[in-house]
Amino acid sequence: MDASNRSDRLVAAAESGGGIVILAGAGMSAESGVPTFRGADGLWRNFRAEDLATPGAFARDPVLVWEWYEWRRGLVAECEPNAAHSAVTELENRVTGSFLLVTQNVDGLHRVAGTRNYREVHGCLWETRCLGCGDVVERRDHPLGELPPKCTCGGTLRPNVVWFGENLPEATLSSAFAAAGECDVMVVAGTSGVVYPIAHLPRIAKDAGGYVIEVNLERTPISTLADEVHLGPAGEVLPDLVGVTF
Ligand code: BV8
Ligand code: ZN
Repeated sequence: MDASNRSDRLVAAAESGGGIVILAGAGMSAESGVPTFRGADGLWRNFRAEDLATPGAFARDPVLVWEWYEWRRGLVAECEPNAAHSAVTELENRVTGSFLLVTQNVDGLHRVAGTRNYREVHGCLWETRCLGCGDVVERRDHPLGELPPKCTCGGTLRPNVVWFGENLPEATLSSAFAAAGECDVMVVAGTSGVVYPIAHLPRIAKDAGGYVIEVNLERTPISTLADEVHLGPAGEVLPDLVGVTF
């Protein structure tokens, strides 16, 4: 426990009914073994995520894109939530006001860690969506067999994630923006802050008078507007920030 990482402001907000928003990125799951997008481990067969996570890539080669998602599903299936995920759930249990986790991660690890009020703004690796009937189904079985997988209606299934160049689900996006504009404290953990529109959230919170706390291994574009910047692994810093040990 590194007391210098404790945030009195966060603890005070949690205890006094202040609204708290957590904005999570791939760095939250790094210590669980899930590769980040832009880190050294973010490549697959020398492809960059931005090359594969697009509607165009899927239209051109649905099997290649599904092979990437199957690789990720197989990898994430072996990953457990880490202390960073547990700290988020523990904070949610302690807050006396509103709490919302906005996660860009599609690995589903916050669900496993027991966080209740969350928005998976970029979707979920464990869900498929039918291009024919639109059905969304959670599929934890892997591998899925024949690629691309088919729906019972005969339609082709895609991963139920938001690709680059695709709009985020309107209701999810507006609830995340609203929460950012009303919160007392926003904790931004493990994100490079480069993917929009979600990267707007810390600025929205700040402009609305919110207090922004960043947790990352390194400084990011968010660091300049943050009221507190805690450099270190989320699995160590977040428990300290909240004042819990796991
Ligand atoms: C949209 C789901 C309107 C898929 C993801 C040009 C053409 C088209 C679009 C654009 C364009 N220019 C800009 C855009 C908009 C684009 C965008 O922002 N692009 C960026 C790359 C410039 N955004 C979109 O397209 C969005 N939609 O804008 O719609 C529109 C419509 C048409 C045309 C234009 C606009 C949709 C974005 C959603 C994309 N989908 N994921 C999948 O996962 O397969 S995004 C993907 O990146 C993940 O969700 C990921 O979470 C997210 C953000 O990345 P990070 O989480 O920040 O991860 P990263 O690896 O970058 O960083 C990790 C951080 O953790 C680092 O800072 C590192 O230091 C830190 N870290 C590492 N280890 C630790 C740690 N910190 C703490 N502890 C540790 N242990
Ligand atoms: Zn269907």
